Formats: sequence, C-alpha cells, structure tokens
Amino acid sequence: MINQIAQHTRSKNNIVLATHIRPDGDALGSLLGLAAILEGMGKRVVRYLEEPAPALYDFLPHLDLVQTDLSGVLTFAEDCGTDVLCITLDCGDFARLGRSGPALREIHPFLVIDHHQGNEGFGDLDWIEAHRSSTGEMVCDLAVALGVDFTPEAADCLYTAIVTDTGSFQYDSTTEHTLKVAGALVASGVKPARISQALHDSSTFDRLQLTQQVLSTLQSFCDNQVGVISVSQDMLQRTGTTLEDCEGLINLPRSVKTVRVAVFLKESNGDTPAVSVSLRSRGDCDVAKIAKQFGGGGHRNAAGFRRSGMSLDDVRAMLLPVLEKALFA
Ligand SMILES: [Mn+2]
Repeated sequence: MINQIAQHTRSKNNIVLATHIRPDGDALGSLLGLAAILEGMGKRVVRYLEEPAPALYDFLPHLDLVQTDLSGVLTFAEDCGTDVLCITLDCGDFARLGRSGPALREIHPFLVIDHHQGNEGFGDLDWIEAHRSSTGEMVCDLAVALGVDFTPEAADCLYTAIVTDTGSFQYDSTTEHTLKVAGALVASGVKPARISQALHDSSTFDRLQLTQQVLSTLQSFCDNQVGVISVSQDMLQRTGTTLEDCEGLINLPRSVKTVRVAVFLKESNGDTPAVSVSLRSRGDCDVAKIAKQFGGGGHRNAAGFRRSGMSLDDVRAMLLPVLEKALFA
C-alpha cells in the first residue's frame, strides 16, 4: 500500500493536506512534516486545518503556513483540475475531519494515512496500520519510499509527531522501527532535548494552578487500578486557562504504579452541557473497546469519547461499572 500511496503522490503536482479536528502533536507534526517533504519535491502544498492549532505547538516550523479558509482550499483544488490530490493524516474516521469533511472528500484521489484502531477507511485509497506508533512514523516511511531526504523542518515536525503519540517513547506502540525512524530524524538535525523542552517545559503559573485544582479531584477506584481526575469550566475560569491547558494532565493518574486505566473527565463549554472523556491504559486493558461502547474510539492504550447532556458526576458513574467489568473480566 505504501508504494501505491507513493506512486499517487508522485503523480500530482498539487496536494491538499488535512487532519482531524482538535489536532494533537501527531496530527500537526505529520501534516507539517509531509508538507515540507512534498514541497522539497517541488510540489505546491496546502496545509489545511479547520481551526488554528493549539498554542502549545507554536514552536513547530511552518505552522504559520497553515490555512484555515476552506473556500480558499476548494478554489485551489478546483483550479488544479485533475492535477491534485488530498491526503488526510491521523484521522481515525470521516467524522473526525469535522465540518470540512464532505467538501474535502470531493477532491480525488482522496488518500487516507492513519494508525487508528478500528479505522475502516474512507478514502479512494487507504493506508491504515493500527500497530504503528504514530502517523508521523508512517510519513517517515513514505518519505523513504519517495526517495526524499528529511529537511531539518520536516524532521522537527515528524519527530514531534512520534514523540507526542508515544508519550516520549513510553507506550507499548513504541517498536524497534519507531526508534530507528526517530534515530534517522535525529541524524537529519533534530535536537530531542529542544523538542522535549518545547513540549514539556513551557508551562505557566496559570497552568500550574489549574493542575493543582485538577489534581484535587483525584479519586481512585477498583483497588487503585483506576485513577480519575476531572476539570470543570469553573476551574478554567478561576485560573484563566482553557481546555487546551489540560494537555498531558492525564499522565498524572496514569503515573501511579497500580493504575491500569487513567480517566480524565473534561466539562466542555457550550450551550448544552457535555463531557469529553480521555482514557489511558497500561498493558493489556483495551480502552478503545470501552470508548467504542460510548460512541468514541482510539487506540488500545489511548482512547476517548464524548457525552452530551450529562454532568461530570453522571459520566463518572456511568463509566466506572464498565471499567470494573473490563479490569476484572
Ligand atoms: Mn496519531
């Protein structure tokens, strides 16, 4: 499949790249990294995001080149006639493309590059490998298949993609190949300490105060095998932060030795109350299966779902019996 993807990519001069809504490091890093690779091949590339990227990723090269104007992207594609293709990166299903999905899907060929478990494919051509650590890792292989060297910018973006989706090479999805690819990126100029500092040592006192409040909600269940934290809109208002500032906090309950599943409940702001739930597991507990029961999805060790019209307490009460069953099955 990678060769077919490479062949299609070679055959077109204009390429639209898109990723999922509320993009994470893998989504942004894969998109910006592949864009730099394709531009190095002399192609015209559109980097499309439905909404601006979270400020946490401001350090990524070429983030300023991202376009958020869908009509401009569609006009570009139309003007290219048949000499265009669209690639979505790290997008586990069609709905995750957001409001722009249906319009982008009109661009042909439409290629899907992704590593989400349960992605059944929604492109003209789907390259989906659920065992991969990250979409960034797959893009690195694509660059090799295309016979292109990594520019320093591409390498920084792709390293960020891999390092964020593997929790800095800590998750089960990290393989020998993942580390080989990361090594190749370092050989191309990546400074791991610089990326790690940008991702992890760039906090603010507001964010630390938010962390303090979120940690005060910590509860353990199921013989200390489940750790739950939550954030309310009230906490965000009090500390002058946003949900974006909650990135990474789920690793706090996950860091407890006995915890097999960490849960982070986040109250959304909006007209109707809603709670989004992040699940992280260690070892063999498949949280993607659990998320799926509630209409969500993800990977075996990292998944999530969203519930409208329920409070934080209601969602916790709904989820705990399901977790208990999964852990003690
Ligand atoms: Mn990913």
